[in-house]
Amino acid sequence: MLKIWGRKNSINVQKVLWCCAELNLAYERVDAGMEFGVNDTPEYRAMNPNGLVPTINDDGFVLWESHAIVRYLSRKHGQGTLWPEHTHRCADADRWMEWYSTTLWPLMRPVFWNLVRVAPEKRNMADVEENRKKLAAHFTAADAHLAHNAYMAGKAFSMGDIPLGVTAFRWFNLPIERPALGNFEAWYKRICERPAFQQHCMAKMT
Ligand SMILES: N[C@@H](CCC(=O)N[C@@H](CS)C(=O)NCC(=O)O)C(=O)O
Repeated sequence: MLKIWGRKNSINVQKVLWCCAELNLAYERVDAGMEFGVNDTPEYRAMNPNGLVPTINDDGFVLWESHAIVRYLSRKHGQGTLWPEHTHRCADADRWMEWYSTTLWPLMRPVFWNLVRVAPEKRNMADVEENRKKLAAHFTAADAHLAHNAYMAGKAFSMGDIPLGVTAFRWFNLPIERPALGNFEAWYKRICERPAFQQHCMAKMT
């Protein structure tokens, strides 16, 4: 059976759990990371030399990097759904996943980290504000894309919505100023209606 290592409040683990739920996959999950430890043991590092979560073992095949895992599971179990059949739609989905890694997360991380993980008196609010503004500009690009597309890869939900979905939850639930972006908000509302997203990605941020 598919085995997943990672704590439920990790944004990267949530992508994998959401993906599995969309695909109706059975799995065993082992708490790992932060207060749970495990990821600093030699056994874990033998699987994932970064010592980060998530890691999966799929019948002996070990894989880490959340997007590589989402792509792997989508390609294996979600042909025509999470893994779009058309080459262009599949590349679209892939492109928005990359966009999260290269553009969104480096900006969201300091906002999230300061507002959730750092004690109020130690927060770098200038850093929060600088990155919040940059994020708002990038979400404006997503909003323009969503004016003509119901989802990131076109008409249907796909793996391309997963990284943006978990980031959007943080964007819409952190106490920050947000510009009105109607298409992005409508897309997020559609994402919030998905039971798999509700189950794995909408818990209080800790
Ligand atoms: N690029 C990696 C990043 C993994 C990562 O940074 N994981 C964090 C949690 S979101 C982690 O393991 N932090 C250490 C810990 O939880 O102990 C991925 O997408 O899987």
